[in-house]
Amino acid sequence: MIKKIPLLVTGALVALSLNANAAESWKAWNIHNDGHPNTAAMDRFSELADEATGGEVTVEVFHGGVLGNQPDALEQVRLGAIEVGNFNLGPIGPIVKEANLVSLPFIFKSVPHMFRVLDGEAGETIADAMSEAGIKPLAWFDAGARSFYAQKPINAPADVEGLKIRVMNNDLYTSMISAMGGNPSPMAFSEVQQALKTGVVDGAENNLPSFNNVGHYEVTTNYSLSEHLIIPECICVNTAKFDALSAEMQDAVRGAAQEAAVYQRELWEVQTGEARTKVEAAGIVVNEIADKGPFQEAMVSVYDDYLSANPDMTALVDLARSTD
Ligand code: BDP
Repeated sequence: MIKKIPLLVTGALVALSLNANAAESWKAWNIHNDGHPNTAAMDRFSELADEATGGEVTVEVFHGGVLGNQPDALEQVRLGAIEVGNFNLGPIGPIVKEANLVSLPFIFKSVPHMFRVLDGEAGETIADAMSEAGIKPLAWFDAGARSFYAQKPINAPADVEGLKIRVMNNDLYTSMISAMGGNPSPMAFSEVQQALKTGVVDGAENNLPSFNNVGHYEVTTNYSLSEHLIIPECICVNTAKFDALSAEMQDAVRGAAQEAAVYQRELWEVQTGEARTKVEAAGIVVNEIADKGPFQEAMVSVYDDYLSANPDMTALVDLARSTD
């Protein structure tokens, strides 16, 4: 016999389930560990989102890449299995062509120049394309500039010749290494330390805070300031989940991401200096490169090949180059 559920109880159940729908609990992906600026910034984003939405959107951040490597996590965000994360635009390039602008070596003159480009029309084009692909950027993080490290100085492209260099997942980076006569080795971030240690790769490239935070400095000797890539990062959210929020909640979450990004950029500046001091104290030789011209010249074929295969990217490249 089917028991009749009293009206009052049914009403309470409906109210409960409505509340459950209203509160969004998001999982956030972060590849970094404690002590990295982005970890602190993602924790701040979580606090700010909670505050700004009055608990309607809560964000639980999973640090240290425990939710998967970056290319997998990006797919998870697109599918909505992970709602949000701190992503580097490098591995987004293979998914969203427009994002590849930032993966062209030496496209930006400096970090401030990169932000001016992102804050302009080029940035809008990239953000729109990312949103369409399901990975909506809410705010941009600073990730400084990436430089090479190995057991010897890399002060000119000829120094890369014959070396196996780990790169992130993006064909532009494999072309970049090949153009200097090196052997590119795309690999997950979590595997790089062991690969350097055992000689599976001879070198890698990253910014100083990441070089420091994951202990790559413990298994190498020279960090050479080639600063060949200035790749921004984002707090990116699954587009459909974000669009499903009310306009008020969207503003609150976006505001929280933007405030967290301001905090991240402050931390980034301080911790880049601290990372350099720390790795130098640990014995790393940091090589200044007075003339980056030879590196830039070595990249001409990378641009030529890329733009002849992707002529539709020429306008974005021109836009970046014509931005002061
Ligand atoms: C770090 C980025 C991270 C990348 C990593 C890498 O913050 O997103 O996964 O480099 O080299 O600087 O894979």
